[in-house]
Amino acid sequence: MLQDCMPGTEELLEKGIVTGYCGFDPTADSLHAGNLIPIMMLKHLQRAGHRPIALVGGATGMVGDPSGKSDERNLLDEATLAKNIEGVKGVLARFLDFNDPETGAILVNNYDWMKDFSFLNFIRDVGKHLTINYMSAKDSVKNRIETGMSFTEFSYQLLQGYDFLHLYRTMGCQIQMGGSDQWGNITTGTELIRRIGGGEGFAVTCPLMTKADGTKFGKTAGGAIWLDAKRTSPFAFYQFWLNALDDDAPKYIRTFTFLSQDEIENCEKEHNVDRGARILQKKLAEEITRMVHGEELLASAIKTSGILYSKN
Ligand code: 383
Repeated sequence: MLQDCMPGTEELLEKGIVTGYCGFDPTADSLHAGNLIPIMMLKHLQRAGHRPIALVGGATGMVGDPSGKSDERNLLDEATLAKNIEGVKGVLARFLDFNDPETGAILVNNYDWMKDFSFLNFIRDVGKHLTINYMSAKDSVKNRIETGMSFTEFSYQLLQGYDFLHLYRTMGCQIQMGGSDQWGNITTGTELIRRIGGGEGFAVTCPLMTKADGTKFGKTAGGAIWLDAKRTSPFAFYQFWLNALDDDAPKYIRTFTFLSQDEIENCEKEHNVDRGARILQKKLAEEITRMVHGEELLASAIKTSGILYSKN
């Protein structure tokens, strides 16, 4: 599941309990299948005895991350943002365990520390530490030199960078995780931690999920696959994974479940005896739907699928 990580990350994780975070912008009122990989990373971090922080970007969502985007985006209005923040928080809360005093997850919103930061103080206290040369070398900026980009989106990396510094200072957070599209923003944070905080932060990224047929992961003809049952029904969600290509299923089952290597390999052996039976896809769909929607909704998704698609 790892794409890149900074040297020293593994040693850090072996020394003791480490706090790590991943951020999600409230661009919609739910998260989608593409956000599931970093969610799995947060879960892995917690299962390994560390503390995960899930950040909802109430402030960054007001600006818009240019990473991986070829065009300037429209600003969301405040009512939409407020609704989206609640939706995203609700989805995130379902995935992590908040109870353990040492490794219990924490849910934060960067609007809480950005709302009182004045523009003048921000450009003096944060902006002064990085050059526009450094900021312009990021892919998210370089890719837009021809087409143009507003000062608003250009400053996005400073906001995300400052979040990392803030969490480092206030919660001892030393790792930021995200998809590989986030490498530039995350390293702006480690740079600020070094320059302003006089400390060390680490970046860990996971690959963006690909599909064997080259089409975009997490999308169907009907649109994105959402993690909220109000947007994508548990039945449609279950069917999405059941329809995974034979070439993709092994990768998905390793990324989106906590099954052991043995369990996966046994399942693959069975699957290869009669591929038509879709044993691997069934296992995959079952595990992910259980994790996202729970046992009861999984049972009804399986039942509905049986009624609709059985030969008799
Ligand atoms: C905001 C403030 C932070 C740290 C992160 C952020 C959000 C980040 C972003 N992430 C994407 C999003 O929200 O835009 N700038 O849609 C996606 N993530 C995760 C993962 C991913 C990324 O939520 O690669 C896919 O899901 O990092 O595109 O202090």
